Amino acid sequence: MNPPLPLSEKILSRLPSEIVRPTYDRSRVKTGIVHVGVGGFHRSHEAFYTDRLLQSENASEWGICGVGLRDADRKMATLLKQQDYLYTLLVKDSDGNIESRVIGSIVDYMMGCDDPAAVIDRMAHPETKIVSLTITEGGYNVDAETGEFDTSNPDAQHDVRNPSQPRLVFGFLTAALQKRRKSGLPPFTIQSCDNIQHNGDLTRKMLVGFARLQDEELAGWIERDVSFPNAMVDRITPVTTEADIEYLRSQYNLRDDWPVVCEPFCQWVVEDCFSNGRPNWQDVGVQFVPDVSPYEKMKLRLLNAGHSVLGILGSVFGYQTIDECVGDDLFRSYLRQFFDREATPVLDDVEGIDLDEYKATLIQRFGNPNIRDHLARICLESSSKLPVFLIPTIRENLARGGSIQYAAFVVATWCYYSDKQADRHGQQLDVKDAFKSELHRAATATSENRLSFLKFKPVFGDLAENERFAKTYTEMIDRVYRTPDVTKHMRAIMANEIGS
Ligand code: CS2
Repeated sequence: MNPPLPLSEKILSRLPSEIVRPTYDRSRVKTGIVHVGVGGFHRSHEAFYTDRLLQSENASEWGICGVGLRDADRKMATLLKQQDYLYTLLVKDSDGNIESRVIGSIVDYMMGCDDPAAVIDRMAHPETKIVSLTITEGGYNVDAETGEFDTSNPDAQHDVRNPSQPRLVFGFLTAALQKRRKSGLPPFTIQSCDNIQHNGDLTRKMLVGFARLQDEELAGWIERDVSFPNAMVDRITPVTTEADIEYLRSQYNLRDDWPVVCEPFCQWVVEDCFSNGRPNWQDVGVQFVPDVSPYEKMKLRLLNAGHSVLGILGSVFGYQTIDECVGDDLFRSYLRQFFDREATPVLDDVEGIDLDEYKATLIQRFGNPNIRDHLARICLESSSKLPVFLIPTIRENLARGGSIQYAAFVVATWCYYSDKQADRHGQQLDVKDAFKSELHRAATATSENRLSFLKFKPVFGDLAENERFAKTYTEMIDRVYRTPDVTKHMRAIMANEIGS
């Protein structure tokens, strides 16, 4: 067999016919969008929608220039460049069918840490109309106690002192907006694609908070004139494995060093307030609505929270993937009960969506055996996920006298997980979290004070002061420390034997 063909522009026409590929002229595509944080999710979602648009109509002003800000992004920069910024999206159905699709919407990539001026210039270029972001829940630099921009972050302080050499995304955005303003250009729209409720509003608040440290007037202009559409984003995108790379090699004799895997389901609901134009994404399935809040809340509190529930309980039990968890009747019922008893009662009505159907679909999506979404990915950075996905549901249920035990047990199990960093058999877990050592310290102190973990304010705020929650949580802690076989306690919770 011939050596595999490395993916590049010039081999597109030689690809096997089963592979969908760009048929538009990529050399004519300009970069109307600069995207910060090109990981799997951006490549399976915004870049996918944009590729479909470029494919279906003349939209050549809407290509994407990827930007990496950290040294860790170098691998992406190098590989994409080698492949003329092309990559394969493997859309895996639960019946085993795999659609392979080469995506061409990313047409350039820049490293902010190597050449900040070039990235600022690109953002400030008249062709740039949108700067979009996937910088993770933790990337917004929120001070957990005040909810304001965290000025104690050394990188933020560095950026205030060195406006032309920024490190944080906020420094880049401010410098580029300043440049546009000086040259009389309209600002770009800033489009957050992270899993945070009111992600646009939060981005505005943090950016204005940062800009104010540099220039009050500029901050006022940003607050007034820049638009930050809120959005709900959704597509399950597990980590790419060697087997995915091998699949393309053996199936198609194609060498793609970093393909992306995802499920068939894809959703993007966006508020239609773009100050400087936008692609006709509605032509390829994006939904534009006046108020995205009910959609975001539904998705964060069901899908993302559901992931965290299974991720934490499943990890301690010794499962590896989400589909393994929902394949277990007990875990699946626990999840459904959590959805029905705790998450749903605090949701708003969502126009055009039947919540029962939505939940059933979620469980099916989680069960897709070809996605093999690892619990390690789900549990990554739980300290910035739970305050968005799970804790608000607990708080709202406390306020209305609703059920809390399903979620309380997850928090207690997370304490055990952070303490032992191992599953119930003592098998080491790969914990990755910005607060890993703080969480570990707080969790190990449980033996002296059963509320010590819950008193970790950056995650839980004042939750430990709520008597009802503290009581239920303590009961759960006693149980999980007595025996980390979580299934015993899950059964007891479902039988209403514990928690109140
Ligand atoms: C997951 C999300 O990170 C997580 O914990 O819940 O990455 C999830 O897979 C996506 O939001 C799906 O749209």
